[in-house]
Amino acid sequence: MKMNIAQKIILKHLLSGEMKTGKEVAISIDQTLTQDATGTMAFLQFEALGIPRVKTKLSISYIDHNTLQTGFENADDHRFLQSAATKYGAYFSRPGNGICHQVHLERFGVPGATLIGSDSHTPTGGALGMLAIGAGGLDVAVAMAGGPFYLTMPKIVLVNLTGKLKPWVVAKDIILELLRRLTVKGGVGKIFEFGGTGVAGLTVPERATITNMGAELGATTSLFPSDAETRRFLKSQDREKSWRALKSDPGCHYDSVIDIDLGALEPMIAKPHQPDQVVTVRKIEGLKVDQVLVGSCTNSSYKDLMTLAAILKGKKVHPLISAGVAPGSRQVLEMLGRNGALADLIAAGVRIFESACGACIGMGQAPASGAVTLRTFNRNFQGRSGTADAQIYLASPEVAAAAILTGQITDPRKLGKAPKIALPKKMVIDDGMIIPPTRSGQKIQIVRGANIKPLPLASKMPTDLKGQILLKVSDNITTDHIMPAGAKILPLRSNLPAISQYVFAPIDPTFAERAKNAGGGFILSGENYGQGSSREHAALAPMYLGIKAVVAKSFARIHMANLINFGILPLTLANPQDYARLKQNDELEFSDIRGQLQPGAEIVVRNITRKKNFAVRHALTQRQIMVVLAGGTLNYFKYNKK
Ligand code: MIC
Ligand code: SF4
Repeated sequence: MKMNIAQKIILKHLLSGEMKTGKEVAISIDQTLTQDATGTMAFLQFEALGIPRVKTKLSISYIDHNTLQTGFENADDHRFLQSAATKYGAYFSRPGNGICHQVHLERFGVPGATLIGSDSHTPTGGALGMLAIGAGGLDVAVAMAGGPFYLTMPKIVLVNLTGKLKPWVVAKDIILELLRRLTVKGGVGKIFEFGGTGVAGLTVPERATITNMGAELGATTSLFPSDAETRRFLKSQDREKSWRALKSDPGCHYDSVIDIDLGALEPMIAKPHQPDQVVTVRKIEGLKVDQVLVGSCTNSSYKDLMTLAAILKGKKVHPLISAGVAPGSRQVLEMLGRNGALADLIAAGVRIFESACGACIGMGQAPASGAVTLRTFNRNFQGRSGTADAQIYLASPEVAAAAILTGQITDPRKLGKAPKIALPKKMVIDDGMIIPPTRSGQKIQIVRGANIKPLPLASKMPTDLKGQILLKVSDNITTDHIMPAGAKILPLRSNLPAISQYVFAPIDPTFAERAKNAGGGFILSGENYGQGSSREHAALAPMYLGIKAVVAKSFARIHMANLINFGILPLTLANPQDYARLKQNDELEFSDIRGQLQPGAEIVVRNITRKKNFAVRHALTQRQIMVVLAGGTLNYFKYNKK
């Protein structure tokens, strides 16, 4: 059979199931990554599984999100994670070493391998031709324990790149164009495989900008072939041995094809408050900007920052702009330090932040009230910057540089000749901040500070479910709405009782209190519920508040998996028009839910308040039904062990 790249990798790792669109497959996982904000839970879950050492080829625990240490909490988490990595046989990337996706690309990614990570931007690794998928922490814990990763076989879409990018038009513009065309739910249930004559001209870090932001399309993952460019990149990282060629078979099948003529693109920008609100930079030129930040796992590579430094060299940041840079990795920062580009940025007046997620997840650098902030990041959800009424725009480092100089949104093509940045043949290699696993973890004591609270478990699904619609929300609700992050809330990730007080805080600050008083209930939502991050706290914390089901028009992939993992039923309205008929506070009853929950079966729900019945559906497999009935994956594991 002629195969595309995704099929080749899946087939090589297939443990069970059929590679047919919409069917559940189980694959073996070669590598896992966790980051600190999701990793504490993932390691607590790994502990609960009772496996003494990780069983993957490589598991690594990164510290990159919670590095703003305003209290003891984050440092407590770091200490816990370091001791857990040592005990269980994972690598540990210390704080300051960089953002998980950037460091993983540089130091660990392998073409043809499978990677799951407890972070939605794990598909960044697809730039190397690996099948890299974002997942909830519990799925990652199971993979660390040697268990399979289950996924619904996605459609595989070829993104056929032809032509050549014009000066000042870059990788970010390619992915913004895809977001403009497909929207934030256009990738749900799909893998985007990049091909065509335009691929060869893109370096691995440029490909990574694209695969990274495939997450914003809701895609399962995105990937590129592994070619001469991949080899060059791995060689520069002193890892040529990890290279192998990987391409699709000529004439293989794709479920659909999207054509992009690179030569026809121009600089693009996403307007507030969704990454798909994309227009040409030209269209909004002149808009006054208050803050410009270059960084995040999307655009903080050596080339990104060298480009910025080249444009700003010998110039000054506009007097009304606060400009900042957060390098993606210590490697990038060190190289800029050694070659003088860092000095150029400092001389220009750019503020230098550590190699970490930082402002991308609201850990510092919250803009002023109502400010316009232009970022090279991937998400511009309302409030994510830490300032509720700030307006976040997303664009390339080139567009960012232009705004830093002019104080307004400016088409970078007006800056004259575009800088040409060549990637060095050899990058600075120093893995000294990555602690390798020890031989045996037997004697290692896990350090549990006051911030590490015990892992909560859900209760079994009762026979009948009864309760109120506690909240009715619209389309594209993000996990940042459900379980916000930022400097105040992110440090509470290991403390469920504390963090659950903030569930839905940006939409309805009374929610947590109401849910607790009502003894739980239901959520009603429009399309694409739970888009965005992989944070399982957006399922865990509602579970803690007693939420037993979410009824939506449709769900985002990772969030749906997380709901199932924590025993919350993800249900879709059989008739989407019922959405308008159902109101917040309506009392619902799912009688004999345990009996009604059969693969493919519709479930009848009684709206007691309106004295009407309506139907809901679910996409759960028999395995997932058992998980939900048991009260989540950990319970399911426990019961099955006995
Ligand atoms: C994000 O970009 O939203 C995060 C923070 O990296 C999340 C993970 C988290 O919430 O810890 C993600 O993308 O999965
Ligand atoms: Fe970190 Fe932002 Fe990337 Fe999430 S999107 S991993 S917060 S840099």
